Amino acid sequence: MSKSPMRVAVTGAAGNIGYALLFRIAAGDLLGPDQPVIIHLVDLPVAMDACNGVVMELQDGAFPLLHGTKVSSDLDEGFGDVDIALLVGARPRGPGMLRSDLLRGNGPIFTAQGQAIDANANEDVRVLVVGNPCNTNALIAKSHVKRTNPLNYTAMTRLDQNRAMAQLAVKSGVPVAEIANVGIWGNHSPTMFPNYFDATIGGKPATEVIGDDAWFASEFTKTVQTRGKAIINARGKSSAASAASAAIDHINSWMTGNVTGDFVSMAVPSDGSYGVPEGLIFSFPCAIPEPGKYEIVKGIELNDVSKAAIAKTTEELVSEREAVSDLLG
Ligand code: NAX
Repeated sequence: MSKSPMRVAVTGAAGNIGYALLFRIAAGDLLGPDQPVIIHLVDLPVAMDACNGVVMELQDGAFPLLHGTKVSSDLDEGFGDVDIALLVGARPRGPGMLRSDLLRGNGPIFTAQGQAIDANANEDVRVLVVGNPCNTNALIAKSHVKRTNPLNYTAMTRLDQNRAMAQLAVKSGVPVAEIANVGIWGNHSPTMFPNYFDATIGGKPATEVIGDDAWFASEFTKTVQTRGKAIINARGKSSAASAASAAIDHINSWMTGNVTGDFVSMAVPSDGSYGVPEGLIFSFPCAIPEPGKYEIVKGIELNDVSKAAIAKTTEELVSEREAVSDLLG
């Protein structure tokens, strides 16, 4: 018997990432090749025509798994009965804008969206925040939750993990499938820590295979931390298809248990592991013990370099939380 459709909301559906994301969801990449979907395209009133145009294209894709679409700028309607909410829409960072301006500008969006999801989505809805600053935006949304599960409010660092895996593959001249155990720790910002000490290449420690400690400490770390900016400089636009692909990976791993590499990086509510303050939305290496569930991987040994890097990104997230304290429910 065929499965009943799952509802997936995408905010910022008329934007760049939205455009790269929607067709992959319709093709079955998000929830699997036998899972029908109904996609809710949510955006601002001004973007409704554009969303309707994308719906025409989705129809013209004749995707067998696409059982329907809904276009809305009303959050209650947009999040009605959804199983998955991908919160992509946010104000972009303009010239001269500080991270703190972005926090204050985008924070209220996630108050309203957290409340609307909590009131209208399915009780076990899974939420992924992509719109930046994504960790703290997810924290704001989660803080307004009364009915849905706060542990299901997550933010995206899978793009950072994918970027780190790609750098290791290029450096060592092997396909990316040989790379495992690259965990991103902390904030999706230049303070993130791509932990290469546990990474493996073809099952062997990456540090041994590459044999160049200085490269890891400087070039590798910096490339991963600042890749988003490098793409803007080269392309004149921010990452879109790779960001959409990482969002697909995040939800696909979580919901189907499909994990490449031994663990996956997800920014999730901290349970106090590794000394990270409880409740902060912090990227940890996670395992998927069964479809629909994630667990923070415990028992990873941290050396002094890792501990210092994790302390720095924790400090940034704590100060972001302080900056939006009035927006927290
Ligand atoms: P675009 O500017 O192309 O699109 C944004 C869309 O969001 C627009 O259609 C806009 O109308 C809509 N929007 C704005 N406010 C909204 C609201 N309150 N409710 C619903 N829709 C709203 O940006 P795009 O390139 O798609 O990037 C979207 C977000 O992803 C940005 O915040 C960006 O910083 C963030 N990113 C996050 C990444 C991550 O790894 N976490 C990486 C890629 C990307 O930079």
